[in-house]
Amino acid sequence: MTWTQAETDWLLSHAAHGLSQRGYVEFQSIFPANVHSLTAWRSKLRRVRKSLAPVLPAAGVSDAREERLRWLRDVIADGKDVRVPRGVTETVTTRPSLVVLLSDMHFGELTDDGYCLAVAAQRVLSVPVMLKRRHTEPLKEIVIILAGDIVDGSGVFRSQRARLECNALEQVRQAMRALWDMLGLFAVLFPDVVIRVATVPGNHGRVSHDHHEEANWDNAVYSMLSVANEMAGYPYQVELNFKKFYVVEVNGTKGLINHKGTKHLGTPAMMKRYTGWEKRFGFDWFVHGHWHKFGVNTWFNKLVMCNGSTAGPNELSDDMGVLDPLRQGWILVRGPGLFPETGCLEWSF
Ligand SMILES: [Mn+2]
Repeated sequence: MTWTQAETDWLLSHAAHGLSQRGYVEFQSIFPANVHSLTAWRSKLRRVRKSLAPVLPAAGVSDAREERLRWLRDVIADGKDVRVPRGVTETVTTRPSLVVLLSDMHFGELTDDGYCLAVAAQRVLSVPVMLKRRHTEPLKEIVIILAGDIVDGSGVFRSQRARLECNALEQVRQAMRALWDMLGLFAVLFPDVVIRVATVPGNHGRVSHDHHEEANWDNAVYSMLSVANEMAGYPYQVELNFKKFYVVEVNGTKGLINHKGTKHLGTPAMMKRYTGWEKRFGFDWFVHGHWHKFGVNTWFNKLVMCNGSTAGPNELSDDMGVLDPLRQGWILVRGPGLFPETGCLEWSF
């Protein structure tokens, strides 16, 4: 039986993980059309490993997770860290909390620039690696904010089906796996740092306008993460939230999370909405996604961060004539009254 490119790619991307018989079962479930015997599969895997030898870590590393991490460092070559000038410089002695804003990954979306599930997962996995390069100071905790549109969903717009790699349930499965692996990498790279997760759903996950608003595929991803976390004995602190707004407490400050936010404060209507949220939630900083355009602003002297996307240009952005870099934001929260330091991770198209 010959091996397809997709099968070989799958083996390449999993070869450093230490694949077992379970891997074989999973492989066959993903590629049911070609039946390979376990022996043939193992020998193919050996060949693939051999071809990866130059980028796999040198001998002497015993920890399999560490090996995988080193391999990722080499594989993930396109990522870079971009620093956004901070507003105020403060000298502090307490450890800062690192907030990581993840949203608009659109698992399942296919674009002309090659965005697909495999690329989506790779970008998710590169997040902790890139942050580790950037943040060498001791951290109090890492707060990973999942701010919606993790999956692309289905039926969001009429021609979406032509631009989807798989159905929404499969998107959920793939996103969950990538995020769970990402959490594992965070744990390896930042030992002794508390890792928290806080969630809000996006508009793409909405099942339909007739269903309950919280029936949202993003919420399905978050539910699975929460269950996996329980079953693993609570290695992370997951703050499972299905509603559109959530206030997360970080280092003595309150951060408001919402998927859509507001694009800018240039109109009285937008200003009214923002001040309404401020009054209702009493936040110190505000993060949102949705617009696929990374930006940091201060509104009434409060930090507002709009996240970018990891998916890149598509028909809609081409129609609108916008081309924004693929970015995801981070914030260092040093404590109450201290303006946070911000920046973003960036990928090439
Ligand atoms: Mn959105």
